Amino acid sequence: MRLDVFTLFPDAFTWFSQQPHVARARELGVALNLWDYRVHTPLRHGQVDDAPYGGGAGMVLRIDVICAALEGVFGGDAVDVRLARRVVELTPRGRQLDDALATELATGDLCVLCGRYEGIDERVAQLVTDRVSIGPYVLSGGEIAAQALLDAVVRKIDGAVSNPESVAADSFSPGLGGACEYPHYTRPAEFRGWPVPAVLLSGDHAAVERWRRERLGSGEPPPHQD
Ligand code: 6GU
Repeated sequence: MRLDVFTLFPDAFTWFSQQPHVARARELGVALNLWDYRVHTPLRHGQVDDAPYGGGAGMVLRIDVICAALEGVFGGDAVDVRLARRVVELTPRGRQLDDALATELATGDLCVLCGRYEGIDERVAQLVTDRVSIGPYVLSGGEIAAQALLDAVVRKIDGAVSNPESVAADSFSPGLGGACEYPHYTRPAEFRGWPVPAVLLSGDHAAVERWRRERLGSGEPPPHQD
């Protein structure tokens, strides 16, 4: 499996690419490649963007720059890149990322296009299979969104997360019926008069299971206990 990320800021991915589950995925044969649009631009002076037609604020990443980067990395015609892999544009105008989409994107090669400035020229639609947003708010660029997406995707790769039970029990996964995970506690059993729910200390596994099941999907604070 290969993950190819196109960005103006490859350094933004340094921390992410060093995370244990990402490192483990790489040991399992997953290639994480970071590509800088500027390295492949056919324009002089490393130009990658231009003013929007019709006027208005900001700059737009040029479609010829995107095509040149895809062709420089994959060879062939940029429109054919998506024949062999999902090609995702990160954009606030895209379909909202969820667990099901992350699972889908983890099944094969994946190419991710990050935008900056006001985004990518709309004709990028000719090159992509998916346009994905991570939520209804605007970020300054696609890099943080891409890392959110890639983190969710890498967690779905068999063996990337050391304890498979923790992925099976992840919030929103089919294993939890799409619910949020139950709340977790650890030592100390009491702190500032804030107790851990007694059932978790009881050693009664069936009661613990029942308590957790009852709390799936609840983002509410735990009931106060005297
Ligand atoms: Cl994918 N990109 C940007 N720039 N902002 C976003 C987003 C993506 N998803 C939510 N906000």
